[in-house]
Amino acid sequence: MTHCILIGAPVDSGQKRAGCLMGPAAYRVAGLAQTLATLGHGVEDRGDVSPAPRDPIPHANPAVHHLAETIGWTEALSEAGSDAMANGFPIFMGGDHSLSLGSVAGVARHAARVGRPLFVLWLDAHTDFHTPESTQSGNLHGTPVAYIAGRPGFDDFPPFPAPVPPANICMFGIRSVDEAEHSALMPEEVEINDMRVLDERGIGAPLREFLARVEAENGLLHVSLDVDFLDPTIAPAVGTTVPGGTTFREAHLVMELLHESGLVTSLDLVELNPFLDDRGRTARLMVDLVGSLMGRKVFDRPTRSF
Ligand code: 6HN
Ligand code: MN
Ligand code: MN
Ligand code: MN
Repeated sequence: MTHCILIGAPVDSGQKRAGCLMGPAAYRVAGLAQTLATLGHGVEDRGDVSPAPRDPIPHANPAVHHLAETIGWTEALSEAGSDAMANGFPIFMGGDHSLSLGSVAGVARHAARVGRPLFVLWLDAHTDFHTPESTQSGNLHGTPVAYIAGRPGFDDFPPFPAPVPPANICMFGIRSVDEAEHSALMPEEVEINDMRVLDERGIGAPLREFLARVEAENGLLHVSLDVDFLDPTIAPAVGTTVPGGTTFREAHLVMELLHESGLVTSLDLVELNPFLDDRGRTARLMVDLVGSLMGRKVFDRPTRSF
């Protein structure tokens, strides 16, 4: 039994399409807390985080928007995340992906405190490896992995507490990478399982290899699940749909393997835009995936298979 701490993060400053701020409410309506309780877990809903208001901050890249607001979220969520890590298993209910600037910062503070390495599993169509300098859209939801990895260019933000070595960052589902992200990623050791890799190898084998590394190093594992990791035919409620995403079963298999590993210590649910949903089906799918991550299964297997 796990003590799950729900943290509402109604962030929508990281992109331009309104609606992500309704995400935490949609997860509550879709029964996230009940799903966890039914699986035997403790659930504590800490409500929605609200950042302190700030004066606007200009940026040399004129495309960048809502910088001050995003920094405010980063500070508030880092605090909330670090506190929650000391007490249980935080689930950040987003909110757009810029919330991970803060959630992972908080988790990293905790990892440094307990002296364990942090690993990050990024489930997304996108690599989110821009800096505020390199982004062309100006949407800061495209930047959290660069911040987490300690790339320069985040001077207006609080310094990332303990940057995650790129080799500890593993991505699945990738199928949309901007040129500037591509050239910045090329020399780095980030493990990128793009859709081509999944077509060739399946999703289970590369995930098992990554989990074996996390286990060997006694790491903490943060999972960041972007709705657009999923194919838009099964998960339409997202502003950044990209065709060719993961299937229903691929996504559940990831969650089931993660559960069996027993390694996951924190989770982001990001980019759900309930205004774009089809009768709540995307919200319900995301909740079902959390169910698989937290132990729902068809058969109890006597030994773990990862
Ligand atoms: N996400 N690379 C594009 C941009 O605007 O920087 C898309 C970013 C998507 C962000 O996946 O959370
Ligand atoms: Mn505190
Ligand atoms: Mn993302
Ligand atoms: Mn994405």
